[in-house]
Amino acid sequence: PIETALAGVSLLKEFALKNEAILLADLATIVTQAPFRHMVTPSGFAMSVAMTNCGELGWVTDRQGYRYTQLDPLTQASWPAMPASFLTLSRAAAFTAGYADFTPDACLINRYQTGARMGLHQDKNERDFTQPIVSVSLGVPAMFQFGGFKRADKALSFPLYHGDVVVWGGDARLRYHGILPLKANVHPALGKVRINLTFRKAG
Ligand code: MD3
Ligand code: FE
Repeated sequence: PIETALAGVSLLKEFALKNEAILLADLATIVTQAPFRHMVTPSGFAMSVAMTNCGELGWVTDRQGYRYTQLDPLTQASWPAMPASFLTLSRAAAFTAGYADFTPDACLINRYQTGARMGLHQDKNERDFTQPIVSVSLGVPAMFQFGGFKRADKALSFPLYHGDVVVWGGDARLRYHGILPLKANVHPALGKVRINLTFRKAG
């Protein structure tokens, strides 16, 4: 039942819109320092989603595996610092969902172009699964898939729109999830892409 599947999920519609302008400006600065790139999975396939990070730690994948790093492997520089606008937004969302002291040390930034997708997976590279993940959707809408605790479990799908913030904690934290192939679309502020920010306490 849906009420069971959604335990631990707090959907905050349009929560990111109030400070949208500064958020998008800070995002633009980050990607000049740490550009989007298509990382390679351990099995050797380039991901259709392009990624970068900000914060003390950044999530990466290559032939060696999935992990968090302090340095951007593309430049060997530290990941760009997490801007105050990002930190404040993620902390406010977590607070609203009942997490009084969420302090993310990592923000993974995903860019979906038309057709890009993310297969069902669990987020398990973080140290403490009692810490929530906060996601911020920007740009064109996408269909999110939310499954169970095994990959083969039936998933439900729902759309995520520009400005939606979701806090994934408790029982939701280790559920399989993914994004269906992005449909061709245009958003007035971002053009043809969807950007997703995921805030994590990784270390
Ligand atoms: C549920 N990103 O970066 S955000 C990811 O839209 C990721 O780019 C998707 O899955 C995206 O790992 C989905 C929503 C999300 C993020 C993390 C979760 C949902 C989650 C972790 C646990 C459970
Ligand atoms: Fe994920």
